[in-house]
Amino acid sequence: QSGYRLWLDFKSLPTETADGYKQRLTALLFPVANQTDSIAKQELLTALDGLLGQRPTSVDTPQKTGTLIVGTPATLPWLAGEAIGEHLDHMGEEGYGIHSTTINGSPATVILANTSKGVLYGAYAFLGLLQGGEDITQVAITTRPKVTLRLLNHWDNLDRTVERGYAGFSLWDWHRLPGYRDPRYTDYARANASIGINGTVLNNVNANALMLTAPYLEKAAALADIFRPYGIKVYLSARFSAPIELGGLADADPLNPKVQQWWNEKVAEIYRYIPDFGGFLVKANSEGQPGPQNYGRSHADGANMLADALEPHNGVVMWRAFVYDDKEPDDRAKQAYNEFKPLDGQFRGNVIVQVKNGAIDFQPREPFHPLFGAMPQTPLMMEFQITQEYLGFATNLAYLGTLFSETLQADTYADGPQSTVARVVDGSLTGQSLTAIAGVANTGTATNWTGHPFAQANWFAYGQLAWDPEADAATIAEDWLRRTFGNDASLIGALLPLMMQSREAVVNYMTPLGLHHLMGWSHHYGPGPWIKDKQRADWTSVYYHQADKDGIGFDRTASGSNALGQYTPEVRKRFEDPQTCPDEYLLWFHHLPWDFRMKSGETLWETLCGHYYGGVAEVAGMQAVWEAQRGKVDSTVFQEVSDLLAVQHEEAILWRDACVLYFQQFSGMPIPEGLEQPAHPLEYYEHLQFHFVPGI
Ligand code: BDP
Repeated sequence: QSGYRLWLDFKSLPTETADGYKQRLTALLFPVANQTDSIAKQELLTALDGLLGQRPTSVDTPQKTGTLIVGTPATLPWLAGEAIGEHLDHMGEEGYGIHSTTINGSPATVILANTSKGVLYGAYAFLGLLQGGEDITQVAITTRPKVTLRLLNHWDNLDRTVERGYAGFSLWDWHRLPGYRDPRYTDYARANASIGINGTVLNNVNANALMLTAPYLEKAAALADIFRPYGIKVYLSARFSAPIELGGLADADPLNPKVQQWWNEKVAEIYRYIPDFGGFLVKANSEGQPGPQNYGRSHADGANMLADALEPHNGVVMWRAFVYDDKEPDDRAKQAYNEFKPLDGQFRGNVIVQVKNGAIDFQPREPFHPLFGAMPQTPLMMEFQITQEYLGFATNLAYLGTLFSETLQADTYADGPQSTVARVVDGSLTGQSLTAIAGVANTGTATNWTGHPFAQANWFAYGQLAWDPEADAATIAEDWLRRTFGNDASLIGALLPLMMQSREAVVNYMTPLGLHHLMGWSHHYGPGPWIKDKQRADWTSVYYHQADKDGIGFDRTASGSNALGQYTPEVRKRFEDPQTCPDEYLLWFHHLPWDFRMKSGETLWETLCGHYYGGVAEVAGMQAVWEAQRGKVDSTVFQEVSDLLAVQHEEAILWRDACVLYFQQFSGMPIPEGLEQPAHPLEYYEHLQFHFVPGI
């Protein structure tokens, strides 16, 4: 009941629902060929027992009563010959089909895939249908993932702290690995497999070279062994200067043959430990990390050197485009594009450039990154942040399916209309076959894995959107609710809108109207619009909001930094005129006077206040909705969410009051009538101290 079982808590369904299913699921025909099959079979048996209170009998041939038939053309050759086998052509290596049919005149439900991995995915999906109370007499699902590599990125350090982690410590107990294999590793793999995730980067992008030493490779190999039958590959973040730190070389210049040789040998060594190792993730020349530019080489030189080492083993390099330099006077939002766009076409075939969803840094709302659509000759992968670094950590309920899908649905117009970011990521826009997506994990040692019970939904939603970037955020939220809380219609009817509105509430009380990066210094907890005079201008809030007596916002049009010039003309047109720019992005692209007239007729100042106050009211609304669910969800989870919503409400008030008072010094305008005045003067908020903030 602690939430440990995530969306895989197959507790008993209401009798009427279960009775309907029982008839169709009396027998299980599932020939097992390998460990993955046996996992899938065990999952089905245990879950059906839990859901229906009935374990199907294992059989060798379809029965007169309802049989659940599960397998691949290898394990069920006769089935591939039936009409249902036609669907196999559309499933690829990882897809599956779930179909209700009749075999020899008897009702059957068939989970069919080309591989055991597909079978495992199909088994979990089938159980999800049952959890959702779906009619299984008419199922006809054929699906395959649109993105090939679907990864979690763990920002986990070797000392078990997690950078920007709010759910306890790292799941990887490095000290006791490889000797002790915590059963939780299996549960982790299982959770990921159930949502189609097929890769995991174990260590922080701010990488420690030790990760590449033999003792740690042995530990990583133990994890890889546990994850393998669940279809999950292990990847590692590589520290670019490792040849110096580990190899004793004088430099890490990618064109130095000795450096190349060192990597070739290191990679060969890794594959001896982990024969199906996925490859490297690299953060280079970013926020102080070493990289090829230390030697006057380009990102392509660096990435290609590692790609050459990995290529003989079929490994990939995920090279991050999250780069910016404070020596560079240009708008930080422009720097990744400036550096990477000219390198289009220069990367090896096994390099993927990993681009954050927006050009700054995982803000509550950002326009899509201008690199999407701008590098047609290079596979680009999406990096989302599942952990809520900038969205209230693990105290705030913010369903991120909406954030992810807002970016994925954004139209780049790179090849005319409908050139969505999703189509860049799934490769269909540019014809890339190497496709990938990453989510910075929100998991940790917290009993419920993610800290906030609703943060589980963000892990879940990420997996679903990685499988199908076109999937609908509301459908996913509803699916998660049903699998987590059951099928009570009034509960779903109340909680679905709550989830769908939750991220917008955070935007409203933190950074409305396109504001960004106003969070507390370094830890990013709580409001900090006053942050200035730090070692880097682009780490301060004043750099981003530019508030002064004349107005507020970052002018990114041609009269300002012209970051807008990095987008296609259609996108530019949408944003360049403040009169027509959507309110959501107004102050991202424009610096406007406080009395600017909004489309609503209000002044900018009034609207800004309206968002801050509205955000707090939305949280109060969420509290009321949740309170009405008392008795309908497990009491421990109910209380936890209830308490956390109360904390969120206090935090939202803090954000509102701090920001409104701070900006008021410049606007010189009153807080609109009827709105409650902040409880304290601005100095009070400016001097609040938050000690021991997690995740730094
Ligand atoms: C920022 C985080 C920082 C990460 C960095 C990155 O504040 O901790 O190291 O991104 O993605 O969001 O490399």
